[in-house]
Order: sequence, then structure tokens, then C-alpha cells
Amino acid sequence: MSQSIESVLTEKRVFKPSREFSKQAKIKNFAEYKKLYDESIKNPEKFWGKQAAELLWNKKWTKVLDWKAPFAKWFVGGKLNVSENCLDRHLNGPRRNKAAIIWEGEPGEKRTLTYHQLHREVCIFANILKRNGVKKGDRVLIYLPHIPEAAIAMLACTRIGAIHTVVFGGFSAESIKDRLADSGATCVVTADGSYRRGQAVTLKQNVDRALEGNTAVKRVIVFRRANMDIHITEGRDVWWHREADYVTADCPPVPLDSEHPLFILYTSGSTGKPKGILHTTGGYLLGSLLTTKYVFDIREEDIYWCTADVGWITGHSYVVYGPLALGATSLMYEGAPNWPQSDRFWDIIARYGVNIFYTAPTAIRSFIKWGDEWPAKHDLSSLRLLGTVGEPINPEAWMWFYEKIGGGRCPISDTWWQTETGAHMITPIPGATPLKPGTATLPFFGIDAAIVDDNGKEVGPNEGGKLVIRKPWPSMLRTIYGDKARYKKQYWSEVKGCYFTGDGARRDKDGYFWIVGRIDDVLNVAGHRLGTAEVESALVAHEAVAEAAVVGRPDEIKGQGVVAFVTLKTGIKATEDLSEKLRKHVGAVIGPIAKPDEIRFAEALPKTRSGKIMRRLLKQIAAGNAVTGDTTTLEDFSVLAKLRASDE
Ligand code: 6R9
Repeated sequence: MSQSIESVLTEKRVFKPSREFSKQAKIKNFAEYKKLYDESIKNPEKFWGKQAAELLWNKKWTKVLDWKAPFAKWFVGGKLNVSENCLDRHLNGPRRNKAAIIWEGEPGEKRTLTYHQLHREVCIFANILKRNGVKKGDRVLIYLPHIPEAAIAMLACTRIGAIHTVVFGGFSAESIKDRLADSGATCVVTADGSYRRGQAVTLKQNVDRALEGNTAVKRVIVFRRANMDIHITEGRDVWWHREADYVTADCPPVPLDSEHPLFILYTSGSTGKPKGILHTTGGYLLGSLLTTKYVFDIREEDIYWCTADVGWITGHSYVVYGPLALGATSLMYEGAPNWPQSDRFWDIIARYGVNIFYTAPTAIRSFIKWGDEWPAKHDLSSLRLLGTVGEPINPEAWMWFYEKIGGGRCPISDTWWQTETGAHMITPIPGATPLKPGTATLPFFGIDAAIVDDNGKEVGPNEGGKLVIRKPWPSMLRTIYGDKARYKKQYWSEVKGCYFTGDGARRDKDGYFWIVGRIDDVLNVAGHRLGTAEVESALVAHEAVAEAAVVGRPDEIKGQGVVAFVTLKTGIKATEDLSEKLRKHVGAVIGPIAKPDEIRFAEALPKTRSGKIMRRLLKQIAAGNAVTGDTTTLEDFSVLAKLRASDE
């Protein structure tokens, strides 16, 4: 990892936005960015207070920030409704009949929902929720494919003040079960199934399994997507389309406190259980709206496409809330990028005339592997701006994206941020920021980012350290749901007075941030966060396993792959078959993305004298490197020798 950072730090290529792009952009040059940034940092409350006018308030706030570190309240006393901001306020003008969501299913169906239509669907579903007993403050778990109904269900929750928790459709029954228990959800919204690479995926069946023994969930609302035969539990399960017959399309939005919880989204941390990141109404919406406006520089007539699934924070902020709050047209595609063949994305861009395209480095690396002939077949000239998110982008992948997809004319917004930050934090402003391949460049307005050493002191140019944020910002997480102590410990105790991101980074002489990656026990597999402890817990839960240690190893496409070192219970034989069983087991417990790429059986794991597994050594072994550095605390040297031997 540090080697790759050395090489990117010597990156000399600089790409300035073209005059043509800048002329029409919201922020037109670097001086303009700098002036606004400096003002925003000198007096953040004044800055955010002014920006809050972008939202529609039912009652204006009286105080911008109430900061009792590390607990923040933004826009105190204000009242607003997210769905009213995303829908109703666009209805009295030319946006009324503009496409809000353009959707394409994997098998090829097409749907367009105008703002008027989306508003109507959201009102109907909000009434369905109410009819089924959902009230303000209740938690609703959404487990849907990437279809407009996911956005409709989310917005319907916000309309009545219910708190949604979206679970990615690729997650397992076990994951749903954990999230139901932690959030205390009383209603689940799901579909019979979904499509992935031509295969129908059973969603309702997973929900049924997750609900075994659960008495808290009173209703399961099922959308028909894949015409599958499913089991209906009478008294608990209802069909979305049948319920729609019983309600009207009239549902006034409920004015909610700025700090009313908006959603909980679970993400991996350094322990075995994912944590519920809580976001609230006013600050989150302002953050997602402002970044969508400035970072994607969206124009009224644009077609904007973010390829993320709504099950991730990127889907929340940049498929649904940011673009809709702004009155933009957001494109959603349900399926895989290589279905039915490797040019599906380029085909979509050409057919809809997409202007702004936001995707992940792991996808870009796959595109490169599939070959230049796929994008070359399509007219991509509608594109004006590109974006990436999820992990550091290798400079060569950046260059490929810039040239082969952007035709050398589109700026790339490499956006660094997290589930916890709610919105972009370090990112170019496309009309203003000179770009260097591989860096997310500079902080967004109002974001005070810094790199510090172990003592919390800011480091000099090109010195590595911990990436922290020194001031609160509106779209920050408010807590870990139900666990304030963990929130404090996880984010606000590593570096005094600062929010600790979990990432390592450096700044170059121009102040640009180069993110190295996680420095905690979190892996980044194909842009998705995965706790090593989560995979370990899943493995240890298997009857054959005594102990497990999971590490990442560099992977050309996924960024990181998962390698599990496993010791078995006495009498159990290490076989190929068992290895496959364990991989499947992890897939079933967490979800397919967590399946280890390799299981390595070992007689023992290398440990320090105090009993801590020495992951650093395992990482080196997994990557096929020689073991270097300090091994003096290693309990039993023969363990290391054996692990090395098994490598040969
Ligand atoms: C939005 C999202 C957050 C972690 C984050 C970092 C990595 C995200 C990045 C990036 C380098 C970028 N990350 N964007 N690293 N450059 N542009 O991905 O949220 O799933 O919570 O992951 O992803 O390591 O800490 P989340």
C-alpha cells in the first residue's frame, strides 16, 4: 500500500477544467472556490446558515448549531419535511412534468416517473404505511431490488416521519435478522424477487427466514417484481398493489424537527456486528443537496446517473435525496454492468444521453479488463462530467476513465466520503479544481479536514497520518443507533476534539489529499466496507472452525480480496470440500460480497504474547510477500515457519 502511495505522490499530470466547462459551471475558477472555502471555514455557522436557505422550511430554525461535543444539533428549532423538499416543491412550475426518475430493469423494461407521478406514488405508499400501522418514529426496514419502489418507499417514510433502514438486496437473511433486532423495526418492505445477471433472486424468502422467531415485525409489504411464487403469512404479509386499492393519493407531508431521525444505515466497523449510522433530517438533506449541486454541477436539463444501489449510502445521497432535492433527473439501472454483455453501461449512456456519470473504481477496473472495444462501440459524447467513489482510484484507471469514457473532455470528481459523513467531504469542484489522477483533491465548503500524527498534531507535506475532520458539519452522523458510548469511542476518542475517519492519508505540497485507505480492521472489497471481525465471527460460528483471522490482500479488480486463515477443531480434516463449504457459509451468513477468495488452513495463528493475532504478518503472507518488520512479540516462531511453509 505505501509503495503505491509513493508512486502516486510523484504523479505529475495535472488536468485543468476546460474553459468551456468552467464558463458554464457554478463555481468558475479556483480563486472563487478558495474564497468561498476560506469564508466557510472562518465562520462555518454563518456559511451553513446562509446555505440552509436552499431548503424549504416549514418553520425557520433559530440557531444554526448546538455543539455539545461530540453531539451536534443543526438548525435548532427548524421544521421541514424531506419528501416535501424532494417532491412537492417542484410541482408548481416547469419541473412538474420533468423526469424525476428514469429506470431501466435488467431484463430491459423501462419506466419514467415525472415529479408529478413520483409525488403521487409516494403519497399512495405513505398512506399504505399508515394504513398498516406505521407511525412517526417507527422503523421500517426496506429490502428491495434497485427499482423505483425503493426510492418511493424511502420518500414515503420521510413523508410521515418513519425512519427507514435500507438493507442491500445482496445481503443475507442473517443480515436482515441482525438489522431488525438492532433497529427494532416493526414493518418490512420487500419484493418477491429481483434480477441479477439473468437469474431471479429470492428476496421474500430471505425475509421469511429472517422473521423466524421475530414478534416485533407486524407487517411485511411485498412489491411484485419478478412474478415469483412466494409464501404469504396471513395477517402479516400484504401485497403492495392490493393495498394501493384501499388508499387515496392525498397525504400531506408532516413538518418534522430538523433533528428528527431520517434513516439508519448499517455499515461495517471493527467489531463483529455492523453499526447503525443515524442521520437526521435537516443537516443530511442540506449536505446531500449542496454537494450534488456543486460537485456534479447539475444543470436543469441534465440526465444524471449514479450507478450505486440504494442499499448503500451513495444510493441514499446521490440516487435519491441529493438529486431529487435539487429537482434533477436521476437514472436508475437495476442490474449488472455486463448483462447481457459488457457494454450495458455504455449502451445506457448512449440511449439516454447521460450527461453526468458517477461510478466506482472497482467497476472501472473491470471495464478496463473487459476491453476498450465495448465503450468504443457507443456514442458517449453526451457526457460532460464523470465521478468516482468508494476507494482510491489508481492513476492509470483514472486516465483510462478520463480518456476512454470522458473523451479527454470531462472532469472527474473523485469524491472521498463515508456512510458516516452523509455527503462528499473531499472532492474537486469540477469547474474550479485542477485535477491530478488518483487524488480526491481538496475539502468541500465548510469541511475542515486535516492529517494528524498519533498525538493529534498536524503533519507536514507528504507525511502520512490519520485523516480527521476538525469541525462538525451538517450531514455528519448523529450517533450509532442505540449506542452513544460506542459513537463517542469509535469516532471521537482516537484524536482529541476531532472526528476520526478510520482512513490514512497524506497531503502533497498543493494541499491535495491522497487517501491511502483504512487503517482500522475494515476492508474495502469492490468499494464495499467489510469488517474483518464480521467475517471472522461468521467463520467461527461454523462447527468445524476453531479460530479464524481474516485479512485483505491486494486484488486487481476488487481493490482488496478476502483471505481467511482458519484453524480447525480437533479431528476435523482440512479438505478442498470444507474450504468451499466455509466460503459458502460466509456468503450465507453475511452476503456474497463477503465470501473469502481463499481459505488457508493453519495449525495455529501467529499471536503476540498477550494473545493478539498478528494480522500484519498474515497480511504479508496473504499477499505473498516476505515477512518483514518486528516479530519479536511473536509467541511461537514455529507458527510463522509453518504458515510460510504452507505457502510453498
Ligand atoms: C461513500 C462510501 C467509506 C470508506 C472511506 C474510504 C473509502 C470512499 C473514497 C475512498 C479513497 C475515495 N473511500 N471514497 N477512498 N478515495 N474517493 O464509500 O462510504 O461505504 O462508508 O466507505 O471508503 O476508506 O473511509 P462507505
